[in-house]
Amino acid sequence: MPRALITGITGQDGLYLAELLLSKGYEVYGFMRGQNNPKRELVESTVPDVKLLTGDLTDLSSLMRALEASQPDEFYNLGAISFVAYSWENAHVTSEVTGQGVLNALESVRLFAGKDAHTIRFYQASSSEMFGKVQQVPQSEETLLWPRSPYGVAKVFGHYMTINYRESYGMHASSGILFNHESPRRGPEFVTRKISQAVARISLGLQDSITLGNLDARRDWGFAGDYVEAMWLMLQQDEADDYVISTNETHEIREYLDLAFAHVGIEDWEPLVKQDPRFMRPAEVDLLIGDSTKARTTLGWNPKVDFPSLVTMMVDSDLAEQKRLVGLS
Ligand code: NDP
Ligand code: GDR
Repeated sequence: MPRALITGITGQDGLYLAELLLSKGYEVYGFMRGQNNPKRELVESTVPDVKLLTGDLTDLSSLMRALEASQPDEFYNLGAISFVAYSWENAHVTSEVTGQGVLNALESVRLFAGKDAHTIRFYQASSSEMFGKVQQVPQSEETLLWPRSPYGVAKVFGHYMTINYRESYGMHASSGILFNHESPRRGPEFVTRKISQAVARISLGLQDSITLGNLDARRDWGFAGDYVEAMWLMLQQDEADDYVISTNETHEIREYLDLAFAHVGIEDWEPLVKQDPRFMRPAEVDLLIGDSTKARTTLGWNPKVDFPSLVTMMVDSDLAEQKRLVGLS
């Protein structure tokens, strides 16, 4: 039975990846912060077969202990401070977790396994946010990186550190440059979930309006369930490499609003959406659109859920949750 260790197990991708690996017969270990993590219950109820280990990406010794306990064949490093807006307010801790945390994860594998470090296949969760002020449209593995946030800068550090460990120590370390991917498990601070939750509440008369920031930004949005499959495929290759994972389509936030409101029968949503500079960013990433040709041809990966289906999936899930919360179902 293959064994996998996942950091970021309490997050959106951690849960989907754990489900995928369990369905493939893996023994799965989840690395989680703190004895009292409020998300422990969620993980235990969603993926009860995952064995939980506690630690922190900023603590090398806790990663070493997790490796000792799990003896993994595959190590997926998904843990990060992942909210871009927060990274300006807390740049230092973001660089420690999202940046140096990757170094700790790589170093823990090298120290733990020594000359056999290549036998633990390593996945790093890199991000389209590294393209920032885009230098090329669409963005591929060859596109120059120009991060526009402390989060993006930290991800660039982790990305190159992963490549460096591959080249210096022969580690099987791959980096997935994933574009935005969403789901009903997306944190409510991210724009897609913030909208799906608000649309559900507005349609049920529980909320009057929603306040957003920049509506002109464009993103290449996919479904998280599809994207974790690409992570797994990367670690099944003989050679480690870097891959862009994206739908190759870009949509404005306004299009997401159009589809989400239309799904609950509201066509004229403009009066329901307010804008507040509080949700604007000091620097914006305006146009993300990925070119995932390499992943499609080499890995045989293809996204299955398209943009309209993603939006309706999220709104339907929030409608069900809100109805449950107010006792309507
Ligand atoms: P989430 O924000 O949902 O999850 C982040 C996870 O990291 C949580 O489990 C969190 O744990 C954990 N974490 C935070 N700080 C630490 C720490 N100091 N030590 C250990 N774990 C920590 O992110 P996603 O699931 O959406 O994303 C997974 C990864 O992929 C992240 O690295 C993200 O940056 C990256 N990524 C995501 C994309 C997306 O669109 N979703 C696109 C590209 C990259 P806790 O619950 O304790 O806070
Ligand atoms: P992003 O996702 O920054 O792309 O990072 P987010 O959903 O936070 O923002 C997307 C775009 O929407 C605009 N926006 C708002 N965003 C939020 N959160 N709240 C608002 O009210 C709002 N109004 C407009 C933003 O300005 C931005 O342009 C996500 C994270 O998962 C990262 O970890 C990951 O690396 C990248 O995706 C790829």
